[in-house]
Amino acid sequence: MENVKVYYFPIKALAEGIRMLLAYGDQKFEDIRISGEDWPTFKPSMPFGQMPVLEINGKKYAQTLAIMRFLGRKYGLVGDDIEQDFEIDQNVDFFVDIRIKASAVHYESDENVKAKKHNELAKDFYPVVLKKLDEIIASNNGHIALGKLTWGDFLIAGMYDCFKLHLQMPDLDQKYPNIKKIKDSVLTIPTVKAFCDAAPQCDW
Ligand SMILES: N[C@@H](CCC(=O)N[C@@H](CS)C(=O)NCC(=O)O)C(=O)O
Repeated sequence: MENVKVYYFPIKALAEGIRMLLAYGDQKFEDIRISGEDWPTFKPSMPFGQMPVLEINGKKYAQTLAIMRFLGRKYGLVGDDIEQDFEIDQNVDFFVDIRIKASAVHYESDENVKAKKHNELAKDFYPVVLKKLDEIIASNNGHIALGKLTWGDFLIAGMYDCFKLHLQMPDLDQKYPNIKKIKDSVLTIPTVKAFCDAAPQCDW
């Protein structure tokens, strides 16, 4: 692909998996990191007024999962048939369900509501779903699906630090070590590691 750009904020979060997939594919791209201050100027030019956005030869593509599936197909990080692709989608959607609940709490502006919602999730929801997610990864040889590296692993690897922050779970690594294994294994891929080492450092 020629003239490839990724637009996102100066954080990892939703865009890091896309950036890492492009690095995996040895694809040169312009890593455009837009500050919150500059965002209102860019917002109207994005397909849905949000980021991340992938641009290829002037055409803009939006929605994290759609972009990652597209790059996954391009680089052979998909299933062998539609049933296998379903398994990737299903397990990725399970991860996304957890991440969306945690993110909603993180961005809650009322501190009392935030604490109440977090306590509810921490009591009844997180222990069940994180155990399940950890088991899924353990039974897939350290991957989110199919027992092998797929685009879904890049989503989790890229989001891991943000996920941990939004879960308010500093001991996530110790409690659910298989989830972290995905991040560790994606980061050992030489072109991905080279990209991450050279990229602007951000906590999440
Ligand atoms: N479903 C979209 C969600 C994208 C999204 O929520 N982007 C946020 C940043 S993480 C954003 O652009 N916020 C700025 C805004 O909405 O103005 C995706 O997965 O790409």
